[in-house]
Amino acid sequence: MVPTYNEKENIAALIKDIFTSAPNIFIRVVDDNSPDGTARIVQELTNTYPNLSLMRRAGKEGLGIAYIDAFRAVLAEPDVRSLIMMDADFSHDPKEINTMLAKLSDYDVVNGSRYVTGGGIENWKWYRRLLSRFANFYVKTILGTKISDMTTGFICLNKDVLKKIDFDRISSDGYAFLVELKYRFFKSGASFYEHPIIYRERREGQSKMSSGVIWESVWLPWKLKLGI
Ligand SMILES: Nc1nc2c(ncn2[C@@H]2O[C@H](COP(=O)(O)OP(=O)(O)OP(=O)(O)O)[C@@H](O)[C@H]2O)c(=O)[nH]1
Ligand SMILES: [Mg+2]
Repeated sequence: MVPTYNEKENIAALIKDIFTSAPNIFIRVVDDNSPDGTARIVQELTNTYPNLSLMRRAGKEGLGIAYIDAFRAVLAEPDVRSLIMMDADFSHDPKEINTMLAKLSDYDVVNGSRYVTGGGIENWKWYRRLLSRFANFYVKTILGTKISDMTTGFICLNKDVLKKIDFDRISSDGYAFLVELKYRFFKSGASFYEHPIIYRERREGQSKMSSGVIWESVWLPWKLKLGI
C-alpha cells in the first residue's frame, strides 16, 4: 500500500523499483485526488503492470483516513494475507520488501526501524533528526511500548492483526496515526520484529510535515494512555 498526495515526480519510478525487487506482489496506490495528477499516472501504469491497482479517494483527508479506508477494503479481499505500508517518496527502500515480508512467518508485525543496530537516517537535517529522536523517546516513555521506532511508515503486517483493531476509534493523522496504529497493534498482543532500515530524505516533491502534525503527536500519547 502506497498512500500518495502530489507524488507525480516519484510514483512511476517507485512502482518500477518495487516490481523489480518484488515482482510477485500487488501494489495499491491510495491517492487523495492529488491536484498534480498522480492518480492519472498510476491509472495509465495499470496497463503495463497487471499487479498494480489504484484506490482513488475524493479529496485530501489525510494519511490516517486514507490508510484506514484502504485497510477496510483489503479486509474484504480474501486473497490478501499480508500487507506492507510504504511512502511514495523513496524514503523507504523497496529492496527491503522481501526481507521484511519473509519475517512475517515468525512475527505479526515487521517494523522498519531507524533506531536499531544497522538502521539509520541519511541526509536529514540535524533538527529533523532531533525531532524524530525526541518524538520517539517521548511517545515510548508515556506509552511504555518497547518498539524502537514508533514514527516510521514502513510497516509489514499479517492481515489478521487488522481484524483486532477498531478503526472507528482512530482519528489521528500523519506521524500520530503511525504511532497510534503501532500502539493498537501492540496492545492487541501482536508480536513485533524490528527490521533495520536506512531512511532517506524524500527524493522529489513537497513534504506534508506541518506544525499541526507535530502538535497532534504531542497530545496523542496522553489521549491513548488515558483512553479518551
Ligand atoms: N492518500 C494520502 N497520502 C498522503 C497524504 N498526506 C501524505 N500522504 C503520503 O504519505 C506519505 C508520507 O508523507 P510525506 O509527505 O512523505 O511525509 P513525511 O515523510 O512526514 O515528510 P517528508 O519529510 O517530506 O518525507 C507520502 O507517500 C505522501 O504522499 C494524504 O492526505 N492522503
Ligand atoms: Mg516522506
